[in-house]
Amino acid sequence: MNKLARIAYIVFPVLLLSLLIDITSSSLHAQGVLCPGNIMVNSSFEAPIIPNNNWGHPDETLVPGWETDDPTGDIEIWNSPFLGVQSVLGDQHAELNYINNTALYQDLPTTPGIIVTWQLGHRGRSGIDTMSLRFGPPGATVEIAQFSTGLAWRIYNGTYTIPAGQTITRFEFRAINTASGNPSVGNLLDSMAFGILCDHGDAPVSYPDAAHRINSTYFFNTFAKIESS
Ligand SMILES: [Ca+2]
Ligand SMILES: [Ca+2]
Ligand SMILES: [Ca+2]
Repeated sequence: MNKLARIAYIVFPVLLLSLLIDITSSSLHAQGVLCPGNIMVNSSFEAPIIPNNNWGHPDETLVPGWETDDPTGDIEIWNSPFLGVQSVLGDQHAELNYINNTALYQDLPTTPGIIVTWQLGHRGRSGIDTMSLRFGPPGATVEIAQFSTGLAWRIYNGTYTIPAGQTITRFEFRAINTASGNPSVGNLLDSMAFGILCDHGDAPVSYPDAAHRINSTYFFNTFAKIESS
């Protein structure tokens, strides 16, 4: 490589980096071009709109983004403050147990090898309810963890590495049991998220530990709400 080529080799990436840094501080970032954040659709169950202080069980075709394996095809959604429960984000949330211990899920496009960060808000309805978080290709998910939560919302989050060949990942929530044992009463969900961890150029250089980073307000600022609990 001659001297000119060497200089170009060094300078061009620096110029490109400067340009990228400039772009990251512009509105492009806010539009999600470089930082898509949460790629879920209707991740906090705000659609379709249910009458105030009431509940509904629209067919899954009327609920953007979400699918169920309940035989009825219905998804239960509450509008706050129905039965005294305030949504953790926005005005609506879902009840995983419509009438059965079944699942809600979204199938999301993923790149093998990439680490995604996920979030879910969970609350028991009449006591401690238990649900399962599952990931995998459509139709072949495996359980990642179970969560048992009482009468206050909790936000859980973590990471998942997309396996080789998995270009569609099912992000699935399955009811395991309910406090009362009644399969139509339990497992409230809200404020879900799934996407690539990124910041918008305004994050601290370092964090005390991984939990601080994940729970940072800089994490996915397109996420609806991030909090530790
Ligand atoms: Ca919501
Ligand atoms: Ca309301
Ligand atoms: Ca129900």
